[in-house]
Amino acid sequence: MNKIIDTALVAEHNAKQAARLEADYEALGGMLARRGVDIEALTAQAQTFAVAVPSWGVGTGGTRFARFPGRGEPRNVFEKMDDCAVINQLTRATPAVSLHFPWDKPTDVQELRQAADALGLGFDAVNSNTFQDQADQEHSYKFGSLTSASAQTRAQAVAHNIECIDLGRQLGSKALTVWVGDGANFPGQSNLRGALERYLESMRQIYAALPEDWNVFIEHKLFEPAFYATTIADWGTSFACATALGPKARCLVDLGHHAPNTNIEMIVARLAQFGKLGGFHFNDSKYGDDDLDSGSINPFQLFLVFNELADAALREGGAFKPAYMLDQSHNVTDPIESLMNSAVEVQRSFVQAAMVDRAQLAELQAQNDVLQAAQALKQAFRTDVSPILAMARVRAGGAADPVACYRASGYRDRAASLRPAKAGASGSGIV
Ligand SMILES: [Mn+2]
Repeated sequence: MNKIIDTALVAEHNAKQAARLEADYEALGGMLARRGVDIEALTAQAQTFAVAVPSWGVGTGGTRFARFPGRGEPRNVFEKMDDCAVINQLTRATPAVSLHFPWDKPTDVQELRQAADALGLGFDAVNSNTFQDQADQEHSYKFGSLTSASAQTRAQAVAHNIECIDLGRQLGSKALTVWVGDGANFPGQSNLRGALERYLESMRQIYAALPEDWNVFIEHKLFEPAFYATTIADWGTSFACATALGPKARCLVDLGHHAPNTNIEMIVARLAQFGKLGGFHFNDSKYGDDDLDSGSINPFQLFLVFNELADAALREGGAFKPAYMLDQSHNVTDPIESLMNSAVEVQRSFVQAAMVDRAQLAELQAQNDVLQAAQALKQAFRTDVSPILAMARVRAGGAADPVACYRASGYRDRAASLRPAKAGASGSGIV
């Protein structure tokens, strides 16, 4: 793997942190041992964790009002891959990138694949984009794409998705994620049932183009840009469509795409139970689709999601492998720092959930010992597993403190001088 950050600098950083990390790790190990938990097993488990980085996440996102470009933003997919490689080098938790087309469409697909190989990166699900018009497209998506009243517009949107599958296949990806902003802003604007019928008709054509070993993930979102009735607004519609399409179609849960206070962990449990949990877009939210850093607002919810995933993994065994991806937008932080923090926060929930004694929890549930059952979860959630995460990184060649190491490397300053701003060059999106 091509190390973008000087490995000597990472080693020096880790050496400075070594004594403190060892002491914290030993103290935590002792505490966990008294609970009957083996810290080494947890550290080994932490090292198995992987979450994909969204290519669009390394650019600075915007709001509906403005976008404030960041210093040294990547201007093309190759520069995005470099930033993603930094995130993986320091966290050792993000070995794959999720691309977005046409933003990331390369002129030479093999060149992109070789660049990824050289950086030690793979490709997770590819994402299609029919929520905005491209300069060269014939039919506008202003009034919808896969659900458009126009057969020609639908055909254009289907063809784009099939092109995404083809690009993804050449890059070694195994899934297509489809999110459409289609819907209505006014009652009467479209026939609610008719729109979903057209969606399914379009999706059947996309599904038919999937290679044998591929999946298609249906990403639902409650609202925005359609503010009255979004066609794929909830997990129920997503589940119904995935079921109608067939076994390769699964549901994708974006944590910000639900009504406030929705019990997302229960949705995860339901989708897992019926074999339709395809994957996640991890982020956090206070009000709506805020695309904030994972764990920044409601870390307990993230833990409870992973508690359900741990339960599902126990029930389903090795076959249970939902795709984990980050999906966030950065307006006021360095995107690389935010993505590193988010990867670590998702990994934190994964490790905390692994700490729960499931046999004991089942026993408490059987006895209706409500208080202790709740405490069993809270105890795991309250445990600061930071030394486990840091040790897992250091042992894998990452950084004890990824943000501190990144700042010491001067990577952003170098990027700022190597990447002078180019108007409209960075594809950043909020999905
Ligand atoms: Mn998303």
